[in-house]
Amino acid sequence: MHMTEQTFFMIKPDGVKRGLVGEILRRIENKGLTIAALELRHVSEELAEQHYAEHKGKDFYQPLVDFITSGPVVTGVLEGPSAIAAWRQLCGGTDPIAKATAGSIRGDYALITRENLVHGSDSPESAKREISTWFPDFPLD
Ligand code: RTP
Ligand code: MG
Repeated sequence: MHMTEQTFFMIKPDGVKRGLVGEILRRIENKGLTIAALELRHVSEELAEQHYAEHKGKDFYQPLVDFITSGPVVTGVLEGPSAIAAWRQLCGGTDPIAKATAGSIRGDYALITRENLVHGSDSPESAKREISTWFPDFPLD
């Protein structure tokens, strides 16, 4: 039922610029998820396009790529029971006002959909793909 999973997470440039890295990592640790990899980095255009390939062609695609390359991000791998859903629950819905509930990271700290602070893999397939994209040497389960 609650299988141990691995998921990829990102604190987007707005989270780093606003000094919310500590707060977000604290929420991850308080929930009980294990931080299994962690790295601050600048994202190239190529890596951003690879990460967001599923959104290519949508109207928000280019602004999203520009946003994600606008400053350093914090990336990592989380492990724990139902880690994929657990981290998405901590994030809250994509639209911080219409979807994210109070108590979630987006619900508590974000106002607009593009600058919604965090990313999490949305399925086991996405998690595998994203972990191998960002952490090619990471041992997948
Ligand atoms: P993410 O991939 O970043 O974890 O977010 P998500 O699954 O909740 O949302 P997704 O549909 O995958 O969208 C990816 C990111 O694109 C930006 N976005 N902007 N209409 C818009 O302006 C719009 N829609 C999406 C957000 O930054 C969203 O997190
Ligand atoms: Mg997504």
